[in-house]
Amino acid sequence: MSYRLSRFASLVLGSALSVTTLFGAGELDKVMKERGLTQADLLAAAKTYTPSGGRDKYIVFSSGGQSGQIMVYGVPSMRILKYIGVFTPEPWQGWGYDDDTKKILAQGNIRGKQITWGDTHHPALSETAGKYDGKWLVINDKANPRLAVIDLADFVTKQIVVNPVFKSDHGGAFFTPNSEYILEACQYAAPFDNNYHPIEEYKETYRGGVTVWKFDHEKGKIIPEESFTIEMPPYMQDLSDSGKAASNGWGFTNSFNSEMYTGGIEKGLPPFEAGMSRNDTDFLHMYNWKKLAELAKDDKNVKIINGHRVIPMNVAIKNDALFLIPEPKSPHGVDVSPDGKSIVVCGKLDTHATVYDFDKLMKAIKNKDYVGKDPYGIPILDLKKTMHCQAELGLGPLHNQYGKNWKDGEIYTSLYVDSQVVKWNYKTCKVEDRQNVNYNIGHLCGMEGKSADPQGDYIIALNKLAIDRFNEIGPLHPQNHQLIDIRGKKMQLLYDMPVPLGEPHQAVAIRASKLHTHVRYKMGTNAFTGEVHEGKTLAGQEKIVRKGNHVYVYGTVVRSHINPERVTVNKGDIVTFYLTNLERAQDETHGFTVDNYNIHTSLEPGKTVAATFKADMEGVFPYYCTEFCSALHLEMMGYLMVKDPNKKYTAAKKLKMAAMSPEQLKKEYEQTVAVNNATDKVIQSVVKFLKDNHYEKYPTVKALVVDALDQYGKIAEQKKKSDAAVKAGDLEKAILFENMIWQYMVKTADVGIRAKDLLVKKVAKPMSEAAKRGETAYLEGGCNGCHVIGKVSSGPDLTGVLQRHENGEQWVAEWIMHPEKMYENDYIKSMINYFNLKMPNQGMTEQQTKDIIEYLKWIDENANLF
Ligand code: RUQ
Ligand code: CUA
Repeated sequence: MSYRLSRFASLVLGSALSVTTLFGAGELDKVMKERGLTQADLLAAAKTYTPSGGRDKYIVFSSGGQSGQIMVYGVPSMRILKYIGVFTPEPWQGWGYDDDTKKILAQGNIRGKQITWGDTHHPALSETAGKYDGKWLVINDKANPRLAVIDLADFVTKQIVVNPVFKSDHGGAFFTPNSEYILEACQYAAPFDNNYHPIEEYKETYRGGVTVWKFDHEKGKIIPEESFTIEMPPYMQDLSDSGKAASNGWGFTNSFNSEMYTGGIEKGLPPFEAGMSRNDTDFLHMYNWKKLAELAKDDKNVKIINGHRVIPMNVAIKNDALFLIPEPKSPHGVDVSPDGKSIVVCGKLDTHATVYDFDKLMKAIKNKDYVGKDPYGIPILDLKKTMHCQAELGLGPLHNQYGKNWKDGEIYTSLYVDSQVVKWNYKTCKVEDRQNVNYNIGHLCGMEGKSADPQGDYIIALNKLAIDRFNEIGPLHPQNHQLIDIRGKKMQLLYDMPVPLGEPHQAVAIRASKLHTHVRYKMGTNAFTGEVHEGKTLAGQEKIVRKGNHVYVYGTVVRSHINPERVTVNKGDIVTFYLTNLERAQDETHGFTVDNYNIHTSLEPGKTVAATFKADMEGVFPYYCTEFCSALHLEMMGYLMVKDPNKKYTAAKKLKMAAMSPEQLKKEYEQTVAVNNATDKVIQSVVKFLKDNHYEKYPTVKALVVDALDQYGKIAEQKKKSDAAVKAGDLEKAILFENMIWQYMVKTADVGIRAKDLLVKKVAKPMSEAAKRGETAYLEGGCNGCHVIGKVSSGPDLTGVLQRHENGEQWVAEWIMHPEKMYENDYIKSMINYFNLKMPNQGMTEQQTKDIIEYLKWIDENANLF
């Protein structure tokens, strides 16, 4: 073994375990050379690589930026698992292409205007006692101030609310510690009402603020009627955070235009960027949302604007519920520590992060120790007296995340200009480590790093630029999420993940073990209300109903047909397809579209959907299932026929086709029945195997068997129909039903055999590592093309092959590596004659051959199972 290999072995395994037991000798070295990999690369690979079928420890919800969606991926593998349709159409999920999803999207219309894009920024997970509870996810749209609620039981958006007074929003969403409220701060100050106000009246009529949305934690619904907005000066409110534990009840929102500059570059005035960064300090807003929520209930404390309760600044001031604290130049992130005692603010035009001490803030408030008031009369607290310490971090500090040892002060901050993640201590304000990232990091995402229970382990750098990190794909580059290991003393960069979706501002990570999602819906569910869908249709209830010019199709989908298969309507009719997916099997999703009509819908098991459109084009339109759901997926189709009632159609002359003779029909019928009987025998043998080996003890196998028997159970009814047709002398029809029986048998066998394979793996003696590698070599070498274990097929059965020859192992090894040398051997000759095939040389290495023999031994040990 080479030095590099052994170094790797001790690095990765931390033990004396020989690498040759893991890899074919030299293989790893070769790959390293070919790909130019270092040991550090291998270590990083070992820390992130997730073998097929593996799971991640954390699930990350990342904003999808301008896509208006949410991206879900796993850590440490960085594998993307889903894009959730939120503010914008997402065709795969039918998001925006069927009735129910259109209704949710329409909740996001602003003053009646449909908005089809969104700029998602800050996802937030619902909390119980400040800890993530895995129930709900909320995200904001900065461009069109809206919030959306996503249900983590099925990862589907269930509600969108529009902010009634803001014209943009940024600092949201942030849950209060028990998810009573969600804080949403505006960004660009604008008049709260919907009228025109000249920019010269900026200070008088433009406003900023924070909306405090009431949240029903149980139902996952924002309740607009019980929500209110705290009016704030027209400083550009920015990121926010909710206090927790010690500071529960308070909210924190910073801002970056205390200058109240209003631009005017076109008039020769300095641009916004100059005027807005003039002051040395801006303001952190601190407000008592708990107190204000009580005040907001009383009409005399609020102004109603656009039907929404707004608490004027003077009311908040009078009630000691709104304060300002100076913070260094154009701050960005504000992050409350897990115990709520420290508030860390980053000044993005400053090199410092400032740590405020909540106790000191409260003391200053109690003693009315103010340094003055702003033009609106809001008391200003003293920066020096309320600050704990300031840390000199570097250029462009933006956001913070807490580490596992947060109690000792562990915190991580992103440096935009320096392109770094800094590890420092917010108790001592000392810097401990730096990690370069590529490039210009915005947010950073710790594992539950802003909850009351940070897990440490990793930090993800959400970089704004990728520049030279990936293959060239044109001037628009993907974003770059970089995974950093923070478990050691030094941070280690592990992985680059390109994000080709939009600019993901913020991401939040949760332990995967905290999520509990549905496998299927209760039959006939409207996924967006959770209630029974008005279009729910069960097998046998399919029907087409006309009410005036509205045609309702109550249909079902199940492998592999859509019922009904023909729908005829008049041009100009409104058509609603209600479809229910009758499947109960995991992952048996069907899709549905009618060609040319711009509708599409995703039907997960148990779901009912509705798709309505006006049949305004005459013609014949195939409709079909859009998910490759079974071997007969292509056959899962139907026709929508749109007739013009004002037209006369002349019938086409019928083609004469030769019909089958009664003898031919009888023969075909008998053949079909014989095939079915033979197939049934195979099924029965599989069923016997499953029962003999107690499949019911293994939940995953059991689920498959239930699904298989479900398919099998449908045969009796088809058989009845077939027999009735025979009785009525209609063999043509009987053959069709027999074919349907065969379809169900194939589906049964398909799942049944999968169950059997799985069960074999469960009850068999465990495979050694060598045997596992042998199986891989066997499959990749294509040996299974001719050999079927437990059966003679195009080649001999390999069960017992090691016993069939003297010195069996050596004989088989020779035979695998150099078959051509043995073609003249008498025994081999007879075999070649019998099978009419020669064993080819598959170029197996000595190691692979050894492994295959180990695999064959495992087969012999478990021969009873095949
Ligand atoms: S932001 S890069 Cu929209 Cu959260 Cu700071
Ligand atoms: Cu259902 Cu394809």
